Amino acid sequence: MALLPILVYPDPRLHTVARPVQEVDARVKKLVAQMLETMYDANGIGLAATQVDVHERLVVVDVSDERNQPLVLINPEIVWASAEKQVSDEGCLSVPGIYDGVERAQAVKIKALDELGHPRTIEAEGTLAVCIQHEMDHLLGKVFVEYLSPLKRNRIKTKMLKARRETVRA
Ligand code: GNR
Ligand code: NI
Repeated sequence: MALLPILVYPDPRLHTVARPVQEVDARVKKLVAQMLETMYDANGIGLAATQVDVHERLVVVDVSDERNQPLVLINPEIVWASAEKQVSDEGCLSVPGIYDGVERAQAVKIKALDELGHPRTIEAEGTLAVCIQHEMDHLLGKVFVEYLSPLKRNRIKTKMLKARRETVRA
């Protein structure tokens, strides 16, 4: 199985709005396996298909310490979000090295299909809730830095472009 390249901010493809998965077939199952492998290899707690340049509503998540509790969410929809909010430091595999506070619902209830195409309802709070909301934003073409001030976002953009130039040159 192969690792998939992860798009890096400010790549415009990160702002693509994903379409629903039509059918959980062999192609989708293979993509799920590759996304899980890519997420674990990068030490991420989540990965959205958008980040690997596939613009379909599919995310993988694992917030367990042992890295052995993969969660696959296909066509996820938030059916309830708590009024209570939490601010936590977020990072993103598409914005390497940047961490900053983002306010999200403290708890959410999600409907999605699992890796077998079976409907599931997931209740999440804490880190899992933060991660799922972060991943679902990716599917809408939104990166967490868009919640930060324009000043911070522009500094991040400049830093990422500079890092990219230096990588290309090396
Ligand atoms: O690995 C990740 N860590 C993380 C930490 C706090 C809030 C959200 C995340 S998700 C991120 C992986 C990623 O970029 N998913 O899209
Ligand atoms: Ni991310």
